[in-house]
Amino acid sequence: MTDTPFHCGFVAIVGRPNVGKSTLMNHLIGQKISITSKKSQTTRHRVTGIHTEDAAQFVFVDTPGFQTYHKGALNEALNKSVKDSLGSVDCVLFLLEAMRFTSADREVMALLPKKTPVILVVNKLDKAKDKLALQAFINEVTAEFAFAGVEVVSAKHGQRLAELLDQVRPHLPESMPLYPEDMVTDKNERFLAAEIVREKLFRYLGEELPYEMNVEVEMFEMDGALRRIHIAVLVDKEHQKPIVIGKAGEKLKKISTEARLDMEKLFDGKVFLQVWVKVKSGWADDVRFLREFGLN
Ligand code: GDP
Ligand code: MG
Ligand code: K
Repeated sequence: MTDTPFHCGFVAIVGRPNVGKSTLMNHLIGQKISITSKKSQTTRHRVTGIHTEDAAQFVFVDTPGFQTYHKGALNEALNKSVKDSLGSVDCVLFLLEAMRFTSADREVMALLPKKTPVILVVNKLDKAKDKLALQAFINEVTAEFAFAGVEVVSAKHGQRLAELLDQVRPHLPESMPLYPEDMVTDKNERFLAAEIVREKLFRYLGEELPYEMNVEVEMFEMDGALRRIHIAVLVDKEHQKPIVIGKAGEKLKKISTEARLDMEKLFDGKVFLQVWVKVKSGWADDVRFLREFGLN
């Protein structure tokens, strides 16, 4: 009978856009929960990922301030929100891309807490071929901050993530698990369904993405093992609808098909998904929709 004490704590993953924060968390929790894309604004909400082992539970948080973070745009309020959230976790992972230490990275670095242990995570190891140069790079970065540890990983390829967890584990306080062990997120399926559609919109609309756009889950029902999900994409102006819908509905079809496949994987069950576009204040569109489906 061994009585290994259980450890549980909060881990923040920080870094400038595109260093691989979402990718890292997805891999650490072993499921696609947080949303990745080449656009940095994708992760709009604070997403929590949970990784539970025999004797430890890691609760990952995506620091709120970074979701609206743009290079050079850190203001007082944002700084405070970042500092507050970083001050309340047990361990911070500061992500960098191997061989890239930009002014945006330095801005984030300036917000790192002094009292909380910070581990330098050099990501995209697969892109760094020259090991000596990599060591020199690490030396350069570690000269600027007192890190509690350093780890080199590839979030995308899942390399050296066990080693990373080994470095984090000792910083988690002795505590009972805060979440059930089969839980990987504190977000419900409804929220995740909306996040997935949002991700596809970002991915497929790119620069065309309307500035004012919202995703609303209008229905989420279990029908036996089948999930019936209706999601409305709300745009501001009538002329923005065709942007989302595409020629002959092609874009919307692609978006909803991919979203459905992601949901089926994530929820581990069949999904019947309908996505449509509405103008926010447009009652006319609701009427048209009801007619299309023979409900009116
Ligand atoms: P975030 O903005 O920090 O959340 O970054 P993302 O997780 O969205 O990743 C940004 C981009 O970097 C995506 O295209 C990822 O596929 C890519 N990426 C993440 N980790 C790695 C890695 O280890 N190697 C390589 N080559 N690309 C990566
Ligand atoms: Mg992200
Ligand atoms: K991103």
